[in-house]
Amino acid sequence: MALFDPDPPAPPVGARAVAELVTIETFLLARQPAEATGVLTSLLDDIALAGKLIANRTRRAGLTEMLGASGEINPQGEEQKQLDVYADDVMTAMLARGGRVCAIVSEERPEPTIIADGGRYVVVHDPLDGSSNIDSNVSVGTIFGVFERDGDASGDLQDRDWLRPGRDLVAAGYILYGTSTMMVYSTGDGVHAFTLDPEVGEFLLTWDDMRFPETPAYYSFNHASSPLWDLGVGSFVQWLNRPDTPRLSQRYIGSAVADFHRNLLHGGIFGYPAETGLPAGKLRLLYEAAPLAYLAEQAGGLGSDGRRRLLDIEPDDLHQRTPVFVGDRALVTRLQEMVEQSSVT
Ligand code: AHM
Ligand code: MG
Repeated sequence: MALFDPDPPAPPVGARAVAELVTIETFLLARQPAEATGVLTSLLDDIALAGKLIANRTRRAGLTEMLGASGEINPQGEEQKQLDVYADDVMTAMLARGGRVCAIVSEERPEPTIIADGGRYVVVHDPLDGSSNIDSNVSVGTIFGVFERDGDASGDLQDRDWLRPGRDLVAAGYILYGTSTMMVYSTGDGVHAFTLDPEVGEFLLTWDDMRFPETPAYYSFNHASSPLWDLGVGSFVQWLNRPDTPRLSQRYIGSAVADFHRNLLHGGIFGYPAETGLPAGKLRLLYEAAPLAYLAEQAGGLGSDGRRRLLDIEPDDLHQRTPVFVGDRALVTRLQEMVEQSSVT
């Protein structure tokens, strides 16, 4: 029989490390406000589970013949990949259960999916951002945002329930399928990141209260499109490359979610400007730009369309596009100033 020892020896290092592990579930519960019902916490848990399923399929895609096109075209006229369809199905199935969500807006669906007997929350998402990279084994991710219905939420759903500016988001985040799988989210009290331990099957806390570093390291623009940019954006990128400006390296993955993540960790700015022939750029406001801008602001950064704060733009359309500049606050502000100057000269 083991006797109670009031002064036990220190646990072995491994055991102490285990005692300090924090799962996403524990963290979500610990950080939810005292008056919270727990519904949003459960909803984020559902998204984490969807992320595990998508990560699992993404990792095995080359083995299970899940690479390549599905043969379908999405609402934006882009070719869907098989994994786009899988990720969208998983997110939809996961969000439709549990009575927490009343409507789901997806990049892959022309109209919102309405959930009968759903709850107060509306989820907007890009189930697999950067999916043109899938076949090359390059990082992709799921981006999501969560709105809460106004009022008693018992009436019929209307456009105003999802055509909302990003400043109304109550949570946003992404799951990045990279060299490891990470879930990064905010519910308005900072940005927190969790790494999926594939052996244990849990997202474990990696960083809480993330902030953009003081000194940025990277800028991420697709230089091949530079002849098509507005003057102000072109001037900004030229300014970044001047010998008298602090040196940034250029990195562009072509998965906005992965470019954003790297810049969040190391400091920097991601941009997808308007182009000749693409007057609103490529990225979608509701489920790509707004969630990333929300995270950026929570981490001390900023998101802009070049003139306005992204979180203040009121969408007119579910799949509306917008130019996006997001990341380090000083760099995004500088870009806005140069865009402004170019329009008055
Ligand atoms: P997707 O949502 O269809 O994957 O498209 C969005 C992606 C972004 O992740 C990325 O920043 C951009 O497309 C890359 O586009 P381009 O190849 O024109 O630079
Ligand atoms: Mg996308």
